Amino acid sequence: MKLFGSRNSRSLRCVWALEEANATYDYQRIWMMKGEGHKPEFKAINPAGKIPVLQDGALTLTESVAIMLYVADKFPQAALIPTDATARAEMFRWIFYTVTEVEPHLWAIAQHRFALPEDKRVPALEPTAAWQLERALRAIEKRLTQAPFMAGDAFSLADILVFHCLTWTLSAKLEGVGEASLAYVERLKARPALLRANERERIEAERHEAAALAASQK
Ligand SMILES: N[C@@H](CCC(=O)N[C@@H](CS)C(=O)NCC(=O)O)C(=O)O
Repeated sequence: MKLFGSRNSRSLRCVWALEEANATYDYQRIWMMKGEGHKPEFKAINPAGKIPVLQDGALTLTESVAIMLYVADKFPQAALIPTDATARAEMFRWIFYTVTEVEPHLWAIAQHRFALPEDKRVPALEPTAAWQLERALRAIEKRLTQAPFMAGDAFSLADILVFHCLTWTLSAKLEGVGEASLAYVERLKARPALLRANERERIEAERHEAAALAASQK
């Protein structure tokens, strides 16, 4: 298995799932800021030029949530998807909620701050997106006052996604992360699989940058 990703991106979700599963995988860092997402070699893998991408045998899979679900299916012993029907329904509910009601506002803000070409950015959109984000995060805060994890009593894929969007909100200096959500972020930060995932992405980024520097000095 091989994951294409980059530090500080949605690929963390997939690396974290792989680490929860104790999977063995190769990792290729795609340096998005240097335009590597649009190089022909990478576009042959994902024509959209986006990360994350997972390759496993004949399968080339895009979409971070689809990759997380695939990893969870492939490594059932990691118990990333609850078997109990209620907990499983809650997990899917919060996955869909987060990708449809929370992430679009974060992505809109990121795109209009820096990700879009300058002539396509509309900074005036940010206050509306920030207001919508704050409203959407209230449901997550409420859930976390009722249960320790999004699916209920146990950690699941929904927590990887929700944690990622909460920390994205915090690092973008946006409002809306309530007290229960902050305590949850602190609790999940200590998970060994997340620590390993962050370390893997950090090491791969450093290795890649050192190799690029060495190649430019030849
Ligand atoms: N819905 C996709 C979004 C993928 C995505 O937009 N990835 C960003 C990095 S987090 C990217 O590759 N952006 C480059 C671009 O938009 O050109 C997913 O969840 O995997």
